[in-house]
Amino acid sequence: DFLINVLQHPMFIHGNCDTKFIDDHPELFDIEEQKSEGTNVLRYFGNIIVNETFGNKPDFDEPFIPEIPVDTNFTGTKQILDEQGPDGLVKWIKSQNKLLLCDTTFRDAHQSIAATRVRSRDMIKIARETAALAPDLFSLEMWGGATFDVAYRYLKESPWRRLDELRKRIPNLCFQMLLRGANAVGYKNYPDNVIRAFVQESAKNGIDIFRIFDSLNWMDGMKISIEEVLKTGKVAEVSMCYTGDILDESRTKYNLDYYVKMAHEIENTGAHILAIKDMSGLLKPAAAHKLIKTLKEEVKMPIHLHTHDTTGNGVATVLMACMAGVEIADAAFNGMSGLTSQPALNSIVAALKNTPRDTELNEDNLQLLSDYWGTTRQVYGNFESEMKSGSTEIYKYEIPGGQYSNLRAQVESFGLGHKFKEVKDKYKEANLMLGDIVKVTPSSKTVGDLAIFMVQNDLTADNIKTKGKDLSYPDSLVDFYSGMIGQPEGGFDPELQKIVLKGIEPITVRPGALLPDEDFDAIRKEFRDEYDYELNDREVLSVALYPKVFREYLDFIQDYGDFMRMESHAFFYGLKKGEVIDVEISKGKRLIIKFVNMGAPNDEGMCPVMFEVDGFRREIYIEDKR
Ligand code: 3PY
Ligand code: ZN
Repeated sequence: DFLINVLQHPMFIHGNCDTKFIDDHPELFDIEEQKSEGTNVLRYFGNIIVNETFGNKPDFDEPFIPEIPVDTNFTGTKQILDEQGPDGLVKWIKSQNKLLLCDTTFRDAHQSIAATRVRSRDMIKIARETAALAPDLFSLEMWGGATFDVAYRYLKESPWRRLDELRKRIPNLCFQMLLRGANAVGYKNYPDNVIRAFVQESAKNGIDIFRIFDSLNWMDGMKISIEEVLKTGKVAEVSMCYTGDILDESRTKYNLDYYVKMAHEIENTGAHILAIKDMSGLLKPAAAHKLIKTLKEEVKMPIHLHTHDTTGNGVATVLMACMAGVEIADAAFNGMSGLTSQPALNSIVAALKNTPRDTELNEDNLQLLSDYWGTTRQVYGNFESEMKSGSTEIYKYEIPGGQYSNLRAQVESFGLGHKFKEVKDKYKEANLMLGDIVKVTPSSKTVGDLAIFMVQNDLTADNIKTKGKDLSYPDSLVDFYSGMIGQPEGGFDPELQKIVLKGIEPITVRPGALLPDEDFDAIRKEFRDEYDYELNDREVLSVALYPKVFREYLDFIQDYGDFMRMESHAFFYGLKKGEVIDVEISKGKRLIIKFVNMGAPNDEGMCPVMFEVDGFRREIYIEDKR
């Protein structure tokens, strides 16, 4: 290390030093900091090698990043919104014949197909290229939903910085986020001041379109978010979540009238766009046609359709919606589409070529973007579910795409992997017991938790009121029955409510109206005292939303460093024996790291792991936790 310090010194490089050079420059011996930074990365890799991979690592292909012309003109819907405001954008949408597309690759596609694990690094690499090669997209859904907490929790990166980095590189396309109404990007209701500040901060940092929903389709649950988005001058895209089957006349709860009524309620809030949020892919092609045709006669707002391809019918649903006049549809670049993800964007574009609703997107360019994602996806293979083809059983179970890709892991964590089919059957039964509710985060968690609980405790709809009387129920059930995630259509079953609540008094108003405001100054002070760390405005909100997750993230960063720039194969798999990688540990600061070998654990259970860092041999000891 010392030698490197000397060789890199500008005086040494320019040759104007004499023999007193080393005596005159004691700072050259300040090698501790440099060394310890390197050590943290080695500890990170060492831990993966000793406890997870043992130095084995699959080979991944390097994705091809297309060249973009230097004179690319970056203009698109973002400029329309910035110059003409939301009403101008709405006017523009209505004047288009083409089907407008929102690409969800950066958010829902990977949330639904790869447990939300796609790292900012892989998005940033293709961000400018996306802006240049697909300038005719309507928008990118790239933030919100589960990506916020997963970024901190598992990827150890800041979701806010993802937003910054993408915004810098994509100046021309509107950015969309998914906002869970009073649950923001979390799983429970937050105080109103948190929701308002979160909306403001998201708008300030680059979100243009807020897709707002409530997990029970309860208008009150979206009230504060809608109000606040309207104040920002950005676009309020308000959703009705689709459940049931409007084609099945025996199901009367969520019929066409239900959706028409809700669309009017949404229009009355001043929303700019109406979203149909088909989170489970239940909207059959013919139902999409019927629903959209009817809604277009009923409301003036442009309609944006969101669906999933879980059943294999996703593209058909989008095309039928298109024929019925839907203005905007969600899809994902083919490389990240299908199954629990969105329908295939490239395929939709190709299908509509030379038709009145031709999207005007360039198929060759889209292919390059799809290829990038197809290759990048390899590194996330471990996070994908075992689903290999579309499955129409989802029409029966009504499990949302994002939940489906996580449910098996959740079931396995309870040691019930062999009973997955039973859990899915119970999911259906649990839904009916809860009153046939809308199932989307967080109400879908209530149903999923109840399904698992029923399998664990041999409960059925028939015996729960006897056998289940004295059991204590999962928190999500208690939250649901106490009204803390909102009021479901048709109300609660009073008998079950009593069994679950065991004396807790349920509420019937907005939880936010009862929750005390969050004290942001107190949060700042806590972090000053605890971490000697000054939170910025965005981080204060992260703490308000996820106090424990944010602390663990900060602990990780302080312990190991910030790995946002690290390649994903290294982040997830470390190094394989003999592999040499170049790691950028902070801006402009790189280390060349080679994994040489690992030895057997010593008497204290510590494994020696040998690396070379910038050509120098380093050995560290890692606890063998296996
Ligand atoms: C989310 O809330 O994250 C969803 O994607 C719901 O569909
Ligand atoms: Zn979705």
